[in-house]
Order: sequence, then structure tokens, then C-alpha cells
Amino acid sequence: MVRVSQQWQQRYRHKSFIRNTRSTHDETLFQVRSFCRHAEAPIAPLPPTAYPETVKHALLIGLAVVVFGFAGAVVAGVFNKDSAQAPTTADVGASPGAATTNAKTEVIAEGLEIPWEVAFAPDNRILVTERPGRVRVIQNGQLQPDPILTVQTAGSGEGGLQGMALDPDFAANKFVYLYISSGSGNTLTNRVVRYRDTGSALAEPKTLVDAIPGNNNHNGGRLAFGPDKKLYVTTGDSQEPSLAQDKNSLAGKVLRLNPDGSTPADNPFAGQPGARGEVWSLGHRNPQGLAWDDSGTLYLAEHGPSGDLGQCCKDEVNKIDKGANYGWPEVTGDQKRDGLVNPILQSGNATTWAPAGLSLGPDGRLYFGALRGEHLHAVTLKDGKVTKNEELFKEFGRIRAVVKGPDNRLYITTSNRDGRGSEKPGDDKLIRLALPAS
Ligand SMILES: [Ca+2]
Repeated sequence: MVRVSQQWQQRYRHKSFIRNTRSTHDETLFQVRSFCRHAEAPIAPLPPTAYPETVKHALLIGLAVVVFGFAGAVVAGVFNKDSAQAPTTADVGASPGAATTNAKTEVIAEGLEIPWEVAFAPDNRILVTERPGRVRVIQNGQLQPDPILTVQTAGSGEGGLQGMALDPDFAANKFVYLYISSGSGNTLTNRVVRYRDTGSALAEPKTLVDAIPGNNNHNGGRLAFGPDKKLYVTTGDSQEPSLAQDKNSLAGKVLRLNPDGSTPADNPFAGQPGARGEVWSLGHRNPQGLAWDDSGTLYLAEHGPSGDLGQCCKDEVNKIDKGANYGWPEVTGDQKRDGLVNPILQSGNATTWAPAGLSLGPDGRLYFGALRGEHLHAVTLKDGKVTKNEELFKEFGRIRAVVKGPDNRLYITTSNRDGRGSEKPGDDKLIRLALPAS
């Protein structure tokens, strides 16, 4: 609770700094001021949200609980810290149905460098990729100083070590899948590599997919296993928008692979001439978020244009169907054209979220991290339609990974050290959230 309060103070302390240093649009080099004036506009003071009020309430309730708890302890002859803390922290905003009590927002690790993805091993270790090329481990609550893997990566732009997924049978086979960039500029390519976790290192690299088109920007990079135990991969358009419509290119797609890298026979274009069998959906610009709901529906978050093709903003959340075409660069936002699928949510032509990681929350809402938007975005769905969306947790800066942990809590990472944000003390961080009630 004290930590949250400090972070709230930091937000105000850094606001003027943010105002002075914020310059680039988000995950792209293209900043066309005439189309994206909001990107350069001074940052207005953030309106008060329910969060600090909640914290204040928690402080008051916490004080009351401590006083009454202490009195009760004196009467009972014992002092139980947990019982004194539980009502306090639960009030900070444990979501209904959360598996744990004592819910509070807390920093799990500090001092990370551009953490991109988080994975929870069954032995309670937390693995974190850092974009410069390291896999870090948090064990027994401590960030270990030595990475379990260091890889050479592309050193510029958005490329580097990005996505990570653990095999659904990780406990038995110890397979870890990584999305890695190498090269630079328009010679940059991305690949999906499988490693075996020895407990102290990632070993036996085997490249499953190579030569995914890349560039300084628009590399996609998310990896996730679906409920069908297939490996899904998001790829960016590599700053060549037309490739997103080319079924014979791996750029601007969602790919679907068997865990060994081979192509599933039931992929929509498997065996078709002039098409890559790995393609599951097409027409994406720069998708970085993948998540399934409890019924097995796949959702994807992707960046809309930021100057390219003379358009701005229009970040998207899409419901992904097998073989469907999501339009980039033929259409953006809600523009309609036969055969192209519109997003279920888009940010309009004046707002940029720059969505990164996407996860189903414990409350059934979809949550994605906003990089340029600097918040956690909550999306309420009913019967496949968005009924509400809102911005939460504006105090942490740029948010990249959003992952649900084995404790049924949401974890996020900041991305304030990637040169596009304002670094705060302790950045970058892995944070466990207490969600407000939906
Ligand atoms: Ca689209």
C-alpha cells in the first residue's frame, strides 16, 4: 500500500518531465504531425481516477483495521498480522472471483530492461524476456542477477528478444519458445526458436520458423499456445504494408504452428499453392497481443497506422477467425469492404493506445497494455460485442506485457526504458495488479 502511494507521488513528480520529453509516436518511426497532432500535444494533467480514492479509502480502512485489530489482539492475547492486513488489502480492489486474498498492487521485480514477456513455470519461477536479449528469472521473489539465456539480437528499433511461451507440457519436456530478431534495418529478420530449460540455462536451440520479415519497426513478436496446444505467432508488416495481404509472406499475419514448428494440416491455407501454410489470419499491421477467452475465442490487439498511408491511430482489437483477412492496409478502423473483417474495438482517428500484451483477466474482461497510451486498457465484452472500455493504472507509464499468473492475478511489465517513455525510479518493473471491480 505504501508502495502504491509512492508511485502515485512519482507520477506527479514526473509529470513535467514527461511533458518535456515525450516526443515520438509510439511503436513506429512514422510520426506525421499533420495527422497525429495529439502525439505532439502537451500532455494534459491526468484526471483523477478512482484509483487514488481507492488507495485513500484503503489507508483509512487500514488504519481502522490496525487499531481494531490491535485491540482485538490484546483481548485475544495474540497478534496475527495476516488477519489485520486482509481486510485492508482486499479493499484496494480485489476482483470478484480472484483466487487470492490480500490483494494489493505490488512491485514484484525492479531494474529490468525493456521486459517484453512474462511466463510462469510450474516450479514457481517467473521467466521474463528483456528485449536486448536476455531471459531473466525471478525465484523465491528475487530477480536473479544472471540471465539463463543471453542471445545476440537486432540492436535497433523495436526488434530484439520479444515473445516467449512455455510448452503446454513444459513440466515434462521443459520447452521454452522465443521470438528473436537479428540483423538490422530492412535486413532484420525474426525467428521462432525452441530451447530446453535445464533449470540453470536455456539450451539446445532449435529454430522452428526462420526469416520472418522484419525491420526496425513492426516486428509483431507475441507467442502463445492456444487451447488447441498449437503455437500462435504474431508478425508485423515489416514496414511493407502490402506484405500483410500477401498469403505467400509471413509478414503481417497470425501464424499457427505445431509445437515442433511443422504446419498443422487443418490450417486454412495449408497445401495451397502461392500461400504459406503457417498463416492463420492476415491483414495485420503490427500485432503484439494474443489471448483466448474461456470459450476458446481468439482475440488480438494490434497497432493502427501512425502516419503510414496518411492515416493515424485506429488501434484495433480483433476477434480472430481461421483464414480471415483483417484488412491492413486496404482498410483501417471501421472502413468496410467485402471479405475484410472489422475490429470489435478501435481507438478512432485521434487516439493512439499502441496496444501490446493482451490477456483475459480473472473477471472475464480483456486487458491490454498501452505503450503510447500509458495505461492498462480494460475491455468488457458481452456476446462478442464490446459494451465498455476504460483506461486503468495510468501511473506506471508504458505497459508492455499483460499476463495472468497461476494465482489468477494479472501481471504487467513497464517499458519505460525503451527510449520512448520517461524512466521512473526502479524501472523497468514487473507489477502484480489488484484490479478494480468491473
Ligand atoms: Ca484491421
